[in-house]
Amino acid sequence: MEVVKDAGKVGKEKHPRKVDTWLNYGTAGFRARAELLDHVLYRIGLLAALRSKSKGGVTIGVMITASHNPECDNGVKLVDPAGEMLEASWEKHAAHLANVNDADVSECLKSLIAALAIDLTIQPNIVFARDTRPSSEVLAQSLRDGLDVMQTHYTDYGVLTTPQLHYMVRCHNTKGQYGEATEDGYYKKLSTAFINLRGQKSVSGHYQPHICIDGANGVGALKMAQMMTYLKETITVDVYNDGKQGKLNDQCGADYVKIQQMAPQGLTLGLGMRCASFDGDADRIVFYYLDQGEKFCLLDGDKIATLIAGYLKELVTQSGLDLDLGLVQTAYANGSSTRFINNKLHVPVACVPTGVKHLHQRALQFDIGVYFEANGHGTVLFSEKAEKKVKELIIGTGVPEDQRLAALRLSAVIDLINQTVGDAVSDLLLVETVLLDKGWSIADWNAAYTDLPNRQLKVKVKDRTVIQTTDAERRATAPAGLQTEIDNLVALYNEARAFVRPSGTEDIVRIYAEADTRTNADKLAYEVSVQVYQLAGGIGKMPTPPTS
Ligand code: G16
Repeated sequence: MEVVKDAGKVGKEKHPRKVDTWLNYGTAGFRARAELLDHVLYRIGLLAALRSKSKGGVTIGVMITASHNPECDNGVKLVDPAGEMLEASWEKHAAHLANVNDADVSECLKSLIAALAIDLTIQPNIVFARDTRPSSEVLAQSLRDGLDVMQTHYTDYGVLTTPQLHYMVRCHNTKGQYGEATEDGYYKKLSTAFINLRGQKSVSGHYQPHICIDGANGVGALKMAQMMTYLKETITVDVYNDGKQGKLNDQCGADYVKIQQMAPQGLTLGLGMRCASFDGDADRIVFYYLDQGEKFCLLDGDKIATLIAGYLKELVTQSGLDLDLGLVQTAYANGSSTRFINNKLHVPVACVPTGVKHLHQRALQFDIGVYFEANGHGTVLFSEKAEKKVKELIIGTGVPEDQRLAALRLSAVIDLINQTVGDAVSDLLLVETVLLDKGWSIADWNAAYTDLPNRQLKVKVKDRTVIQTTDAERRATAPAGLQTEIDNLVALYNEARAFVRPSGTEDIVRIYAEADTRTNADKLAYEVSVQVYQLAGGIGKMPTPPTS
């Protein structure tokens, strides 16, 4: 217990808690202005060590990033042994430890150790990385201090994308079976699968092997440039917003493009260009182009999910394997996408609350689970059973050639997709694969279905926890009367839907609305935001109607 005593002492002396604000372990860990996070990082170092010990010393990951948030914010999250998000039951331990007074840190650790019967003699193992935010290196030192106090064995990977760190965790815990736990290993695994999938296939139809990437002035731009050196002559990529000039996520990046429904600054979109935006830590991607009428067209997470699910369904059918394929979405999924999945793809679809952690858990219930949030965060999970059946088919005797070929392609997709979490680089390469196979331009891809016009707005309220929701966040249960007002407004429009929810990464309430026309979607979103402002304690300026 000596280390636990030291943990409290060092914390008080070197990383005291200087704020009264309660910080929650939200949608993807702690997120706040960087200057509020020093003590949190230190304490997360302590907690990560305990998490590893509680799991018998397996490797746990820590990622320092605030992903899509502005550059002045930062954040931290823990990554569990298979590279997935932290188990939900530990989120409250993290929140408790992050918020107790300095004098109570040792006590808090002791009760956790006792409650979970953690064996302190076990050597903890941690890997961590950070994004490119100016505050990230200083926060990494606070984390190291926490890890050192707990006598942790750790690997500091320096600057990585979030999905690369998730990948490293899984590699460490599978003794290299998932891949080599180095950046080189990551690039090799993905690029080898990508090159295999392209095989001898020549470029045909409307597909062009060239894409422009908006790197959100973040780590994704750096890592995409590195990946390019492994991709040989397969595709060419121009990277914009590579961080040399602009600020992280400032008027660029996947979140900006998705919410504003316009091209990012720093990338002049012209006819015939196929573009994609990463977010600040490269765990999301959205695509876009200008149609012949020069209208901006966005292909978000829903379009990516339907493209990939349709492709995998074809491969599974060709292989003759008996595997159930399912798709997971959230309330933000465009109504048209859900209809397309049900009526055209004939793939079962589930709806869960926002947050990759929820989508991931649900996707695990399928043999092949495709999950994407509309914001472009998603991946595909292959169950052990699916991977085994694919392997058996490849080496089986008397297997018809077309079935074996389909199994070989499935096997390469398994290697190409980062199964630990959404990964902009890996998702990009899978989309390129499908488009090449089909000979599709981005417009061909977009033609599958037409999104209902939609609008997202934000409202600032005194305390966003007054908003409570049910039915995968599609209905508000508090404050009283809000849902009735939303229902009344929705009833005034055609093909309309709207919901509100408190963000888990920013101090705001999010509003989503869709309807038959752009004007109606904008009006509905605005009218709902006024109700939120009035009934949920809005602060600052009253919401104003969207301008575009
Ligand atoms: C994180 C989560 C996503 C979530 C997003 C927004 O993304 O990983 O699952 O959709 O936050 O969450 P909220 O609406 O609760 O603010 P990222 O890219 O910021 O890590």
